[in-house]
Amino acid sequence: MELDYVFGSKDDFTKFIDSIGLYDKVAVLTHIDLDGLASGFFLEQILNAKGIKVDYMDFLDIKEDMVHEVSIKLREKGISKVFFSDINVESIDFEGFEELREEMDVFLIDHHPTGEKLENKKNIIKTVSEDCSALAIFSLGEEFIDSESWGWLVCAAIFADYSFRSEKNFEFLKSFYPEVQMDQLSSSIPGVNARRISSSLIYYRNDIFYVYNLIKEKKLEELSEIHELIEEEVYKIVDDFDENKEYYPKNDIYYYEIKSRFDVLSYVATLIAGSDPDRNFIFVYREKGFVRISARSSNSKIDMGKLMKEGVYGFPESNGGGHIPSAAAKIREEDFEIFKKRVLG
Ligand SMILES: [Mn+2]
Repeated sequence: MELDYVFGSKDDFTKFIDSIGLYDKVAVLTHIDLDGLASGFFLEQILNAKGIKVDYMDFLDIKEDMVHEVSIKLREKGISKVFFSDINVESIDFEGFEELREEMDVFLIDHHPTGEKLENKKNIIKTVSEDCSALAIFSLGEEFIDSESWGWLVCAAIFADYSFRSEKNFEFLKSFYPEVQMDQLSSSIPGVNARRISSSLIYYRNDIFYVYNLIKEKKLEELSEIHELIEEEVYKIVDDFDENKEYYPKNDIYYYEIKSRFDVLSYVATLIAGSDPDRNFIFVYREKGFVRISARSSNSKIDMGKLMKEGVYGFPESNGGGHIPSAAAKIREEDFEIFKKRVLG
């Protein structure tokens, strides 16, 4: 599988792994979504195949001081080699990232837009947005990962991260599921697997390792009850969306606020936008004094990453950005009205 690199190469990855010695302690830190979990799993597989044990693993949520926060744990555990996957940590917490790189050997594999401040590109692989991190790591480690056993997982990540929108990745998906058609993706096997895992990650957000271990043991059927519970909630929200969405003509965006006891924000956004790819959507969800936003433009009519970045510009404790068709933001509740004006008009 050929990857589209923005920078970095397979050679960099191989050299980094070969530099890991007997006395090194290794950490894998990955995003808390399906692509992130699959990325972490494939990294673990590659390292294990090379006789290297993962001493510390964690799933990270986007937060402005995320690297700084996790650095404390890495120090405590005596970690010397760190992998980050599926998060643009260099953009979200540039200072924390650079500080950590001075202290430990850090390797980053990611497909989100690169942070503007980054100058030192050593030990970083960035692929284009369409090549999700699970696909990147699966390809980097193809000699070590049994594709017959784990093709289903990389395909689920491809679905969850919209990576099928590039022709070559859609063909890759079809090499595992020849019957799959673009307009029926969400009811296809990789679509159903992805939705099962994603809904479980909502329900078990405080016990991600439970989901991670079921993936490892290929016991997805144990997630089906939770999946049904979340889907039921989601369908209620989709019905309410149909009735209560608001249209903002300035940027041609449909806007809707999700109210639920579960954090189904990103799940609902992906589902609705996926079934109506010609439209643009902004979904919001209020939580603990903050408003979180998921933006979707499946056919890339609007650069949602840019729009989210502009929306949060200058606000304290905020973050915003992501891919063109799929992006996110977080802002304090008191700043939300201005955000809304900027983004929706
Ligand atoms: Mn991803």
